[in-house]
Amino acid sequence: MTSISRFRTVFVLLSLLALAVAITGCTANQNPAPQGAGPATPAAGPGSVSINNFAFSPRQVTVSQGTTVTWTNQDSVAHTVVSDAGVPDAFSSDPLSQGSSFTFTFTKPGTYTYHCSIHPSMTGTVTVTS
Ligand SMILES: [Cu+2]
Repeated sequence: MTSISRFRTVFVLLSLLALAVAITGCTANQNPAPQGAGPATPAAGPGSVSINNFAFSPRQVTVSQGTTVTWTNQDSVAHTVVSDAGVPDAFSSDPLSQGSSFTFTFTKPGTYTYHCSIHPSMTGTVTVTS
């Protein structure tokens, strides 16, 4: 074997080795970590009220005029979101089953007391600032 052919043999072997490493590397990367963990949960904020354990939570929120407030029922029983008489702008939801939401956009400043029409002891307040 000449030194050139020996060099060529070593080169081919090294190339095959590099190829094997590349293939193994690709195989190892076939299951990349999933992007993000599960569905995004809406961030709790001033425009977000949960209905939990027969209570509005938080019971009082203060938002600026034009804010849309979302109530989400997390109880297994139905609840409603109904404004009390005399508020600046009335609202009334249908019965919300578990996981359902009701939204209302507050365009008029003032104090809005509300309740659940099914369980009148459930009450809450939205204060809307101008
Ligand atoms: Cu209720």
